[in-house]
Amino acid sequence: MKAEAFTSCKATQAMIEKTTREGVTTVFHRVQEKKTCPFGSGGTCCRLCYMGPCRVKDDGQDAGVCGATAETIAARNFCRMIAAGAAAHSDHAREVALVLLAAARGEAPGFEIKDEEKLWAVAQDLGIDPVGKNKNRLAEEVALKVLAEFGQQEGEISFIRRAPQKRQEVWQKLGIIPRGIDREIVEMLHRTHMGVDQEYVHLLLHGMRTALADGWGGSMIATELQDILFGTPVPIRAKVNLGVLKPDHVNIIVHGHEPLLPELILLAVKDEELLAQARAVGAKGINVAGICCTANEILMRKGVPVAGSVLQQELAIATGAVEAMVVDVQCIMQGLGQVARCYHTELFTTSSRARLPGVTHLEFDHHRGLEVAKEIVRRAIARFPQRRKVEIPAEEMDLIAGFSHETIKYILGGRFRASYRPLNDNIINGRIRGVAAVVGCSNPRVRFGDLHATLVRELIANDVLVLVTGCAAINCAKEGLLIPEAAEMAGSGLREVCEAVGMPPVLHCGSCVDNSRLLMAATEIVKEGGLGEDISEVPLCGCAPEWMSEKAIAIGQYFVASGVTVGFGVAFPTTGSAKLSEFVFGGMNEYVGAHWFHEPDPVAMARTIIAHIDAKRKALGIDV
Ligand code: SF4
Ligand code: MSK
Repeated sequence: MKAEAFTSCKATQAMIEKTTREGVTTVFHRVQEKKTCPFGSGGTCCRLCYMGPCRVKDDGQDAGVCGATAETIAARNFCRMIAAGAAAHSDHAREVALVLLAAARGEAPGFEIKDEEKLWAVAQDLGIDPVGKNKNRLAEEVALKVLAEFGQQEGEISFIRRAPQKRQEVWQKLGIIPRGIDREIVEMLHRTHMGVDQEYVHLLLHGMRTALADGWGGSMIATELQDILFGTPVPIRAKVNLGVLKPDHVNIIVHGHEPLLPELILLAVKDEELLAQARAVGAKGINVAGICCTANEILMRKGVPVAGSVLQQELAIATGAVEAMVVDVQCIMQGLGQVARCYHTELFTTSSRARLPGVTHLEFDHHRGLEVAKEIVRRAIARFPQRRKVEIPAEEMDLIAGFSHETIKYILGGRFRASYRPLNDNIINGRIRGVAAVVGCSNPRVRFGDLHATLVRELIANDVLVLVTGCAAINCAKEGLLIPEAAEMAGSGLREVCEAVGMPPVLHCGSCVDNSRLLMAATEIVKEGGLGEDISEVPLCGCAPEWMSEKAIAIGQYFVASGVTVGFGVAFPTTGSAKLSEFVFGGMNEYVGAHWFHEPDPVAMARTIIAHIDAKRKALGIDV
């Protein structure tokens, strides 16, 4: 298959061609060999016990050996995806909370409390009185409180109270307010064990509770504590795509999700002794670039360049210009190890939870994090003289990132009367038709990055303000959609607003855990007034056109449970069961005022989103 068949990204095409020439296998090669199974893809392959595995047809007759029907099997699989996604985000949050605790106690050199304003706000939302406490004592209390919420058995997780009152009442009525983060995830795994919960609506209701424990729990904790430790993002200009790698510098790529060690690597590369060592081997300096959500985290706060999104991880190494790649958790392909062995790159796993066969493991221990960071930089420098054939694509693009929900408030309302009112006014007067969140991964089974870009161009041309996170944000940035000049591609109303404020029509709101910022933005829109009393009434829609991970399903489900209708592209893991699909694509609406939809075509997805936004406008009486 020709490289152009996979994507229109020239940098990606060039590296697919290079790896093909050099006999190196990547995700783009492997996907051609692996055909999908319709039972697995549609959700009706069950391997929960060894009376099976059972592949079940949705014909009203077929069932697994235990009698489980297609809808039960698909619902259990779907709920397990939610549980795994929620676990990933929440375990990330736990790690950040432990580092915050150690930093507050002076036990984590290199880490400190950077955003005291956020610390106060978070403390108050957790029911902690900040008055009279110094920042370290307050941070210690905050860390202990959130750590307790993982194992809490009764009551409600604290951030749930941030949601609009009407939304909380919906959850109360359904009995789906999370009690504790770990509790809901464990119960989800229990309920989906062979022979436990076998009624699909009942399963999905707990699926929603588990997803809410992620969105308003784990993910929100990760975002808030990272802001406390590293600062709340504000708009910042940077560069994106493989062209950010420098031919005359030692290049270090940080990849994964947790910004903890990468923040220390950024400190280490400023060390004069290490810079001198780099010069001694013939490099002009040390360049750090990111991949995936680690990239988004350090981009948003430090303007660190982004080398690429998830499908470019192996290709970055194939440039022959990467001395070290440092990975932690989530979205790290095992294929990286094999690709690294074909070049001079040293690949480091750094989390106690994740190793790759044959790969150097240098564990990040926050008590001696800076030492670990320096060791990685030192070893990267030592690899520089081993470079062979270097080919760095020329493509790079400017972008602006850093749109936390607090920043959106300041930008639209001004520092001294920060408010979502101007956004609401512009939605009411129709300049902005509505808001769409375009999030999630990329998937080599569809044209990489092109679905994101096509969809987003269509949305902004129709005056829909777009908020992006995760790999979707990186892909849109590569297409020049995250600079103020992109307003030229917007409809006249949205363009007017963007030009007045000087902002792009597509706002980069962060990493995957930062989808929690979008929940807060939706909440602020409701609280500002004029657009209904609940998130489900706002002209707002979410989507993940190129999704692939279990985390994406967890995110999608917490948006739906919070009242935001969500569309997914590629394939959808309930389509093997008509009953379950009817429920997730429609019936869920009766419970939470929102539902899922599946649409693989990006233009058709844009039309569905716009129609959804228009219907919400009509219901509000603002269809002018
Ligand atoms: Fe088959 Fe039932 Fe076992 Fe699933 S739980 S593998 S459907 S027998
Ligand atoms: S990194 S979860 S591929 S967005 Fe968050 Fe990208 Fe999806 Fe991983």
